[in-house]
Amino acid sequence: MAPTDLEQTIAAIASAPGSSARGIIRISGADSVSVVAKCFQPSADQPSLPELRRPQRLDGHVTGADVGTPIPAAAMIWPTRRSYTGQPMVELHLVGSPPLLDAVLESLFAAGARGAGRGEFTLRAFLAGRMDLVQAEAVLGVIDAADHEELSTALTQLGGGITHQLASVRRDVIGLLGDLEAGLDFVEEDIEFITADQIHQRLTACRETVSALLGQSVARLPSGRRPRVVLAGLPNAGKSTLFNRLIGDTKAIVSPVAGTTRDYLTADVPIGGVDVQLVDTAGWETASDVVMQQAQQLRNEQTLGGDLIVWCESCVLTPELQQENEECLQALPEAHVLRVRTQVDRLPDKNHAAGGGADRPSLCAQDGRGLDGFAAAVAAFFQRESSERSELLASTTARCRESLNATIQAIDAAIAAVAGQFGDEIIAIELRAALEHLGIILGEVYTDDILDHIFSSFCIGK
Ligand SMILES: Nc1nc2c(ncn2[C@@H]2O[C@H](COP(=O)(O)OP(=O)(O)OP(=O)(O)O)[C@@H](O)[C@H]2O)c(=O)[nH]1
Ligand SMILES: [Mg+2]
Repeated sequence: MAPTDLEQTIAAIASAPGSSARGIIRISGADSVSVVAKCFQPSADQPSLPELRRPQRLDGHVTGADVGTPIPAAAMIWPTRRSYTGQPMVELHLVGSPPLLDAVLESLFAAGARGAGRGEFTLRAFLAGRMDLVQAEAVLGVIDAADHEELSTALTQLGGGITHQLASVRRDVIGLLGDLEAGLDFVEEDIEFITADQIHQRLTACRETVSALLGQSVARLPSGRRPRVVLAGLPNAGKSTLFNRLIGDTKAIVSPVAGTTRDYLTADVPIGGVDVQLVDTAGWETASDVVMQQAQQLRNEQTLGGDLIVWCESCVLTPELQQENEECLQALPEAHVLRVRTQVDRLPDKNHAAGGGADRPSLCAQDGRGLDGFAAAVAAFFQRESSERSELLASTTARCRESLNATIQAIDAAIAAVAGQFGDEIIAIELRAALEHLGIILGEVYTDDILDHIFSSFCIGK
C-alpha cells in the first residue's frame, strides 16, 4: 500500500460486518465534507456542511439515488486537520443494515470518494504524525484483543506508555550527542562540556530502559508461535550432542572436530513442559573461510532471533577459551541468556554431580545427567517471562526486537568507547547509530514494506 494519494478522499464501512442497531461509515481526505454534502442533508435547524469550522455533530438524512427514501442519520464532522487521520474527516452514523450501508457507500463513491484500503485511516494518522508506529500497532491490538489483559496492554501502548519511554531515551541520546558535539567544536580550547563519568552514567540509564523493554519482549509471543530456544556456544561445547539428546534422535552431526555444525537445525520438542522450537547453531569462532563466514552470519541471525539463548560452555575450558567464552557472551542480550555448563563428566572430580543452580545448570548431554535441572531452568525462564506483564504487544515486539537489540549494541559500543577513551567522535558515531535504531521502532524511519506489513493486518475501515 503505497501512501501516494494521501489527499484523495477515502470511504469505508467502519462498523462490524452484519446487521446491528448502528452502522458507521467513515470518510477521510481533503474533500470529505463536500463529498458527504452530496449524500447527506442536515435537518432544517442545522448549519450546512460547508459552513462548519469546528468539529460538530449534525442530525439529518442520507439521500441519493442508491439509497431510495431518505434515511435518518447523524454526521460527525471534523472539517479541519484536527482529526484522527490528520485531515478533514466525517463519520456517518445510521441504522446498521448492510444493504443500506452499501448503498450509502456507493453514493459516496459516486460523489468522488474511493474505497479505503486495509488500515488506511490509521496509516494516514501515522503519516500525518498523529501517532507513531508503536501506537498504530496498538490500534490493531485494541481491535484484536482477545481478553482483558491483551486489551489493557494495547491501550497502554496506544496511550503512549512505550512511546514516552523510548522518546525519553531518544531525547537523552540526542542531548548527549549535542553535548559531545559542542565539546568537539571546542576541542582546541580544551573545554570539557561533559565528563566521561557523566557520559557513562547517562548511557547506562538509557541502556537500562531499552534493555527492560527488550526483556519484556519474550512475554508476548505472537499467539500460536512456539518460543524459540537456541543452543549457542563456542565450538565443541556439546551443542549438537545436547540437541540430539533433547529431541531423542541423532539429527545433528556430532564430532570432536570444532566447527562441525555449519548450517542450523531445528526441531519442535517439549522442554520442561514448554513446547519450543529448538535450534542448533554453529559454534562461535572467527570465520576462516567463506563457508564459515556464512555459517557465522546464519548463526548470529538465529541466535539473536531466539526467545531464549541457551549458552553452552564446557566445564573444561582452557583460560584462553574461558576468556573467549566471556567475550562472546557480551554480544548477547543478557535477559535472554541461560548459561549452561556442559560435559560435567569430563571434570577431574568424578564425583561431581550434575545439577547446579537454576541460573546455571550443569549437565552431561552424553549420558543425560542434569537434564532435568536444565529443563526446569528453561521452564522457569518462560514462566518468569510470561508473568512479567509486558507493556508491548506481541506484534510490536516481534517487529522491534531486532531494533531494540541493535540499540543496546550501539549503546554498549558507546560505553566501551568511553571506557577505552576512544574519543568523542567514536562515541558520537555509536550514538547516531542508536538513534537510527530507535527511529525505526517509533516509525521515524520506515519503508513501504514495514508499513505494508503492519497495516495490511488491519481490517478495512480502521
Ligand atoms: N565427555 C563428553 N563429551 C561430550 C559431551 N557432549 C559432547 N561431547 C563431545 O564433544 C565433542 C563436540 O560435541 P558436539 O556436540 O559436536 O559439539 P558442538 O558444540 O555441536 O560443536 P560445533 O558444532 O563444532 O560447534 C564431540 O566429540 C562430543 O562427543 C559430554 O557431555 N561429555
Ligand atoms: Mg554442532
